[in-house]
Amino acid sequence: MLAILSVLAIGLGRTARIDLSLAKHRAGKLRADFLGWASVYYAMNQLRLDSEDPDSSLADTAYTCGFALKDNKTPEDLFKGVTLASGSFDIGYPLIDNMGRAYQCYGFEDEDRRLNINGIHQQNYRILAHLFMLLDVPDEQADGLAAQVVDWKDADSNKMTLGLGVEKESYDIASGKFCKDAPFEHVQELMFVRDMTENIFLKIKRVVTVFPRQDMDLAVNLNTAEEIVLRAIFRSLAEKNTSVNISDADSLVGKISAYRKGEDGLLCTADDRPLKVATASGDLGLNANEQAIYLASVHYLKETSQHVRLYARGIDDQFKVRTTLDAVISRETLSVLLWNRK
Ligand SMILES: [Ca+2]
Ligand SMILES: [Ca+2]
Repeated sequence: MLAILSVLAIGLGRTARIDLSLAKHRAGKLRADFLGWASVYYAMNQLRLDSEDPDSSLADTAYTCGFALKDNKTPEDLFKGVTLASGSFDIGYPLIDNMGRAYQCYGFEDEDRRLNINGIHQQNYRILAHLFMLLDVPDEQADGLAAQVVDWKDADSNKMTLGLGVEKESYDIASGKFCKDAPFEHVQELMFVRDMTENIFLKIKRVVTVFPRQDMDLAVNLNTAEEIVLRAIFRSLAEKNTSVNISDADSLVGKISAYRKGEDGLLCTADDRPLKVATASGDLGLNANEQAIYLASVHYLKETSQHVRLYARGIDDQFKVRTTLDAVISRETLSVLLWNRK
């Protein structure tokens, strides 16, 4: 009897220990979640301070995007291990160097470094076609797909000219695809475009955005734009100008990229250099062909970012539980437009 009771007691003790550790994990998870949320409010405050700062609000670079650096502080000082109650949070994202190695960038990743598909229209749809081609989509398929994206979100029911594009009547509802005739609100909606494949979507989703979620003119941040996005814009303009070549578009991207990175050849480090759209041509030392392409592109370029994405990690120190979330915040309204918790 004593032996049986001992076995029972050990069993109950083990169950109680498991229950207790589960309860601790739940408490830790809850606290880590709140730390994640605290990071969103912290981020909004940094954005607000930046907008109010007449110096730092003039340009957003990869190094200081959406926040102001004061008193010799670094982004790491502002966004790494921010302590609150019995935990902390980090805000940052990884970048890849020229050798393919990942390094950490602290602060926000702007959406304005990507191509806004709501800013693609009939007159500039070749930018998106070039972006598809740069992602290894064959030329003809890329052209048709870019036109389909335009027809999918434009309000009218007129197919794009040149026999490209498809409107409502060409969609088969049973296929799970449909034509919205309204702006993209989520990147995932690209999968509803008739000839979009999962393979192409997985490649394009990293370099496009839907913010702002309205019909608008295209505007990417010259200081943060992904190289592939700049390449697509410049190549689409080079093909309209018979006196320049695609190689001029590519060398222009090379000069912008090298200038922004500064001496160390890395983005998101203290020596990063901001460019002004109006004066970049001189700062970059462009030749005549590069300059012709650049000047044709300036209405697609800007120097500041309106939407930032934060990747945050909340850490509960007591129970060693972590949570991660990402959110898109509007600088203008300081509101959260999208968030995911993992
Ligand atoms: Ca349409
Ligand atoms: Ca640098």
